[in-house]
Amino acid sequence: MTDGMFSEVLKTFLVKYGKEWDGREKHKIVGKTPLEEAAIIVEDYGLPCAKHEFVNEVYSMFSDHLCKVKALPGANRLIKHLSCHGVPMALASNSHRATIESKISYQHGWKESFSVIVGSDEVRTGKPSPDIFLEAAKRLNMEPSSSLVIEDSVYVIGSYSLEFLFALLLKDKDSYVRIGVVAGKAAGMEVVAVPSLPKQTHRYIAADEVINSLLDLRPEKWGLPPFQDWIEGTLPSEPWYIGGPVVKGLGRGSKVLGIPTANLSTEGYSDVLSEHPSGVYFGWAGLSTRGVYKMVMSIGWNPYFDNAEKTIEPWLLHEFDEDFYDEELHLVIVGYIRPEANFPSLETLIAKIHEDRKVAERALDLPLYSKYRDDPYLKITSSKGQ
Ligand code: ADP
Ligand code: RBF
Ligand code: MG
Repeated sequence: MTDGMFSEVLKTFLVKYGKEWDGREKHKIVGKTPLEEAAIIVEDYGLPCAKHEFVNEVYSMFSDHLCKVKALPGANRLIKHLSCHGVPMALASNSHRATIESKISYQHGWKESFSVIVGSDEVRTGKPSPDIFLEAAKRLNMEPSSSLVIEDSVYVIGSYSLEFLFALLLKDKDSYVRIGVVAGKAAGMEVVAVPSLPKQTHRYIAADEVINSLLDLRPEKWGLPPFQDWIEGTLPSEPWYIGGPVVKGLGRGSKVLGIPTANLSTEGYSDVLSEHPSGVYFGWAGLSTRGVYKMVMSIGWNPYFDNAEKTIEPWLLHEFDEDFYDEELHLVIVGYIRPEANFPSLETLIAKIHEDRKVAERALDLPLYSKYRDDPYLKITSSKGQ
């Protein structure tokens, strides 16, 4: 369950009983079914209500928040793809069936895509027990061993025909994902994990594969039809916009390496950035006093350098005679290339970035992408993005 949202609901609820939520149960309730969670909280706070009352009240409050939940980046694309190819899918989660159903009712086209839904109220024990996954496979007439779980908030079971299983929420926390990985493996299934927090790959050794985001799923690896929307090494997206004055970077000497990156501040862009996973992107860059240029960029923590902060680092594909710190830079980002990666040496990192440059340069000549060169956002001279 999304931590923040659960706490918010719980706080409101506890106030009714004159109690204050202090977050102390958080670690205890992770991965429990709603009833198990309720029992813990009712007991810890000495609430004068039965645990099923607690469940009903909290969950009806919780459902008021469900419409605010956004799908994970790439979830809609994946569901549409599998559903178009007639791959049967199901949802299952540690929450109650009714909660799952109301949750997906806010996501356009999802309800029709899933032939099976399994809630924790329909099995004996929730994750990390494998029951939910086994029940889902059974209802789809699937062998667990030929099933794939995508463990994020999105779980997939099945191989040629598969099903989706969702975690408590469409976006959720790492501990929850890990518990799902354990459950999926215990069910004898293949598991792809999508950690929701950065730098967590090492915590998913039980998974068969760890990917940075759903954009990086390669269905063909799992016997499923491949995506067909990649174009010359790029994945087109609706354009998105960020801008601001060029700031000082971490002084890693990128320029010396021949790859200067005109860093932008991440401040004020948390919404846009949460909709787009870290990774390598490309598009067009407008500099207020100079012009519009092709651009390839990384967004994230630069695994090779293991930055503490997320950075936005556009490399403008043009030779400039001088620096342009503090100048207003606007970006129209039109597509995705790859996740950020670690490299065995600086040389291999640099070689990969040059490869990215070539991919971006070529792609930006395609009409699909070149049309955004004229986007008015690139010519605006005022501060801050859209
Ligand atoms: P920093 O760590 O401060 O970002 P870099 O070594 O990445 O330093 O150099 C980035 C600076 O170089 C940019 O802020 C910009 O002023 C300048 N620069 C020159 N040419 C380019 C280019 N083609 N793309 C991006 N920045 C460039
Ligand atoms: N850093 C990484 O650690 N891993 C990457 O995969 C990576 N990819 C990049 C791709 C592009 C197109 C650009 C411009 C930068 C990338 N970087 C990556 C960031 C790079 O480490 C950073 O710009 C350094 O400051 C270069 O010295
Ligand atoms: Mg830089």
